[in-house]
Amino acid sequence: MKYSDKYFVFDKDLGRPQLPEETAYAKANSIGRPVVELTEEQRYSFDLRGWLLVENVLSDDEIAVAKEHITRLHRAPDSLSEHQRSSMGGVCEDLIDHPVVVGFMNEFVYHPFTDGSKTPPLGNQSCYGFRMEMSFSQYREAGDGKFGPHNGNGMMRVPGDHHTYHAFPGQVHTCLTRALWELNPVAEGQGGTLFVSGSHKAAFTGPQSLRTIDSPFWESYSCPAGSVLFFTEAVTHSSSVWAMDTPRIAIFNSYNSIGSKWHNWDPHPELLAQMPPMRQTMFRPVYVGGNVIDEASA
Ligand SMILES: O=C(O)CCC(=O)C(=O)O
Ligand SMILES: [Fe+2]
Repeated sequence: MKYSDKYFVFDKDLGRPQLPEETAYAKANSIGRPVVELTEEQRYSFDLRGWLLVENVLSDDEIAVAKEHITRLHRAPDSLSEHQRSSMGGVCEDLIDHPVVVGFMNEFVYHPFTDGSKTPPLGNQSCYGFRMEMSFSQYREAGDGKFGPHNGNGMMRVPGDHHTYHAFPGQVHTCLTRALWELNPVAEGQGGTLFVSGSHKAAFTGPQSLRTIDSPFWESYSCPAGSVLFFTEAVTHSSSVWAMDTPRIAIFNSYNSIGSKWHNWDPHPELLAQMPPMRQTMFRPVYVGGNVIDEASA
């Protein structure tokens, strides 16, 4: 799908169409699990709405151990060694390049870029073509969290803003992008993230009424534990008050294109050093020209 020559954006020289080879897109993740590509429906839905929920991604066992890690992080951080004391530490490290996440980022965040001669595409079978920006977690109990709408109008923003969204026939690029893991069930209207669908492409400023939670433009979701929600930071979205009996235990992982950095954040060096080499490529220095680790040296 992705690799057809009917998809193009202009690449570096003289408006040359960008037509990367299939080999420019990782087909397995850093621990050898096959990448899960988006379906046509998922791809269409994300572009249309600016967010996409993929339900039931994690097994019960995976959910249980991830919840345990995040609960410890919030309740007993000192029981974790310093480099594991983060929402991408311990068992949660595997979530940062989960096959479903890689499939999504390959499609929407990775912009392969090549000059067609000297520099190869920014990704290959041992190097991701996107970066990881930051990770944080929430442990929210009933009453925690508040409405605070932000962002939107991503097509009207210029490069460097990061809250951008660009759509061309058959090709899309979102800059700062979230993968949100819900580790407990979420019932609609009970505190999941709120979205104004389509606002990442909005041409007008958001009406005043969007500043109230009663606006009919606000949408949300329900989902079982172990679901992942992708959203572009270009879409108008908001936290809301958590109202479930069980806490919201969630991981917010942020991604960006290889030459863009928004957050002043880096993983703990010891955590980085013990990652599989391909996973480490998500944390390479932030620049574009030739910033690829070739397969031979990986
Ligand atoms: O708390 C939430 O549900 C949303 C947080 C948020 O604004 C974000 O992840 O960018
Ligand atoms: Fe946000």
